[in-house]
Amino acid sequence: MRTLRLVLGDQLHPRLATLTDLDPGTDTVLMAEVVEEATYVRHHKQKLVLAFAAMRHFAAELRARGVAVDYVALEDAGNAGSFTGEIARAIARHRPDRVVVTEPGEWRVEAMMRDWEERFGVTVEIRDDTRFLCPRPVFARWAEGREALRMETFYRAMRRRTGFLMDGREPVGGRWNFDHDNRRRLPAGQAVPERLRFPPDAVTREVMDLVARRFPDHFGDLDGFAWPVTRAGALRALKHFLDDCLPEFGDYQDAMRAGTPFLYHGLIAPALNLGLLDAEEVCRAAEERWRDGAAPLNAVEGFIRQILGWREYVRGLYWALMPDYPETNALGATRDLPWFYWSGETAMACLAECVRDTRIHAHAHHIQRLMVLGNFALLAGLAPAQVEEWFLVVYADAYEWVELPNVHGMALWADGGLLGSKPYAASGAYIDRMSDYCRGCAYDVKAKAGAAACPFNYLYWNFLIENEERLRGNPRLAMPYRTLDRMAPARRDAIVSDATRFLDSLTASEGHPGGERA
Ligand code: DLZ
Ligand code: SF4
Repeated sequence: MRTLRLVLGDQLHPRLATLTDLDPGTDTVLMAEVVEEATYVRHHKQKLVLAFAAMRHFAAELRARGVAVDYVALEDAGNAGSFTGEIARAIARHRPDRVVVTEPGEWRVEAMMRDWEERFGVTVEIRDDTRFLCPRPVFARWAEGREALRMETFYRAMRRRTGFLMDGREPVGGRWNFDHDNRRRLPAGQAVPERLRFPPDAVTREVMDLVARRFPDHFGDLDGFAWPVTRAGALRALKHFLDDCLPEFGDYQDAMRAGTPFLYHGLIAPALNLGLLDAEEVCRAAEERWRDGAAPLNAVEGFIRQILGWREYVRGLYWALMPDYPETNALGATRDLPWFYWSGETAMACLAECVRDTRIHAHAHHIQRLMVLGNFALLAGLAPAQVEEWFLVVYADAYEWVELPNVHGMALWADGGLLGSKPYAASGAYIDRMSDYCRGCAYDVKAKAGAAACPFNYLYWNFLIENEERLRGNPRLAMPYRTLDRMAPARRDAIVSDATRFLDSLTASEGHPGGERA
């Protein structure tokens, strides 16, 4: 049977379900660089380079294995500019008996695929994505009939299902979660490991020229591009993380330091989400380090929880809740995204630093994203759709399946508590405790009121005041509401007037090329 096998830009794994039964004698692999995928949101320039360069390297590897690859480059004559357009052209060229694909990472793309069979009159087989550890139907069964879909319950079920860090039915070390050991501040002067980066080769440099020429007004720096774009590179990145960073990863996973964006973090999410690595091998490799005595359990458990727990959980939720999920706005947040999310031009040092890291590397770590950039968006009541688009644009690892639940649910609580039992709101004290940002800031983190006070301080209380009706009944917020109740009316008034003055002074990002859906 002549089969056309479509491999998408984030499906670059040698054992992808699309390729398992490939017959080199009759089959063709189709890969296509299409402008629609580059611009449905205006991705960071490095994210575009990563996708196109990794696709080109993957195609070369398949060809070296004797596979016929029909590769459509962005500027090839006749490029139709969309997956559907390119499938139509490829069907006309190859006249296949069937088309085989693996389920995509985004609902938008699956909706396209579901249309192809009828539209083109050819069998279209959409296969399960076996790179994930929890198949979509397994998640659906787990979620069925449950009132709360909590990550911790899911994670324990996944530990039992896969056997990672298990001792029979019980977790190794007698506990499921070592999180409270994982919140240390990075001591001043502590040296952090030199990180392995991957300078572009000739193929990647050609893609960098293409992106600079075709997408000049997309957000982000291009010059420092240094992400691995092959499986071999990604495996080296993984080994470097395991050797040099994993032992300290747990202790300092929530810490932030100015000028040091990578710390002990994995930096493997871009490769993992493209398919250059898979979740199982990454978890297995980390577990081995613990079994060999090379890394402590708090670090290894924390790392495995991110992948086996959180990553699989958000993917499961995404597919269970789409397409309605992004429509909710539980806190009625409507403020426009401020301009500084693109420019970094703000006197708030923490935000300026996180935007800067994001612009230079298409990367920021989870606490920078959640507790600085996301926390500000929550407290300032920024419109969820605008914040979600920003996160999808700017991070090299961001695809909607992972970005949307993390931002809509976790950071903004726009789903009203499906993901998180309470909004992740924090004042400046949290940022001060976990970073050295406040030392270089124009604002005073200890001051509670007035023009010199850290805006997170009054925005935090203002958020609780503004959303009182919705949040007061939440048992996890009982303590801050008791504090609020004890506040003198004059103090409450000062909070609201500081917050109003500050929020009114923000410049909206309307009109910025990165700020609007293309
Ligand atoms: C992110 C991306 C980009 C920028 N370009 C392409 C492309 O030209 N061709 C392609 O096959 N995939 C690309 N991707 C990845 C897709 O956007 C991704 O497969 C879908 O969003 C589904 O997750
Ligand atoms: Fe951020 Fe406030 Fe600290 Fe400045 S003082 S860095 S705004 S937390």
